[in-house]
Amino acid sequence: MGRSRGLSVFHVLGGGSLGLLWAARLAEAGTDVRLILRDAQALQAWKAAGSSILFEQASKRSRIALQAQLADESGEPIDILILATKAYSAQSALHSVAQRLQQNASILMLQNGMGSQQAASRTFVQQQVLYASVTDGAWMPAPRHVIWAGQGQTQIGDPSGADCPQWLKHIDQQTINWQWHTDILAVLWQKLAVNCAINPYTALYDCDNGQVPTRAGAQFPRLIDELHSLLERQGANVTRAELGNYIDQVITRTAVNSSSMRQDIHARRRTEISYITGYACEVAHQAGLATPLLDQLHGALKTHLATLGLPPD
Ligand code: KPL
Repeated sequence: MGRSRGLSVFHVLGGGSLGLLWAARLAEAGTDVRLILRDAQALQAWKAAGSSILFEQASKRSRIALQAQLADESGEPIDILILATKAYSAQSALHSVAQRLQQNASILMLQNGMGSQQAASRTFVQQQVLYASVTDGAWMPAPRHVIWAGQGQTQIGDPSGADCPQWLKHIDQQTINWQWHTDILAVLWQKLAVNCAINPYTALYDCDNGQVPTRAGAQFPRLIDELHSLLERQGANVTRAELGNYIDQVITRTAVNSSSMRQDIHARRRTEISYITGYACEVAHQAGLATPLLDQLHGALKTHLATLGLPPD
């Protein structure tokens, strides 16, 4: 990167709840942050509203000044990019800033599911592409207003096995609760299994996470068997019992929450199905692994989305 830490500027691409959550926490900790917005209209609205956001966490509310800009603004190279878009927008978002990305820049991918991260690694070979698994809960009741509803963890790693970059070591864990992981793919696979077990049922039955085991009924343990076989095939070192317990824990911890997929459906947004059950089914087929329940669930979900008039992928 060729800059001293003091001069590092963080660019956050994606003005949704996760992007604002990262930008707010970094800015509050005194880091130099720029938010990259999708179009001139969004930037104009940002400036008209005073170039700041309202950040709420527990009983604390603060107004945080944040400089925003457009992707195509020339002149400012990007050394550290936090990509906080939906999985299906990741590739086009990266292309929108490709000219500005320095060689050896770091790109931190915060996407749900899997597939978008690998696509970024294939395309941006000059940069260090880091993958992250995020468990924070955040939502936006209004534009430029983010609520940090559930404090989680961010596990970060480099799938190529490279070391943790210096800039990341300077982010205080009080600011962002992050941990470096040497096997980030195993972490992402485990998160994917959780998402495959929970999100489809919450979407199909329009229910909270806590109702999933009851709604899924007898097929639930068999689905977890299939997910475990898939994880084993991918080299993720987790036993069937550990995976089952982990899924149960997430269901208990998030019992009254709406999954991200259900929230997308309620907001009539495209879901990340292709990066969740779609990705899991595709990898299973490529590996010659039979996953009949997962295939059935993915098919039912596609039909359900089409019936609702939403994109089935
Ligand atoms: O990550 C999630 C999601 O909603 O996508 C879970 C773990 C299911 C929590 O809601």
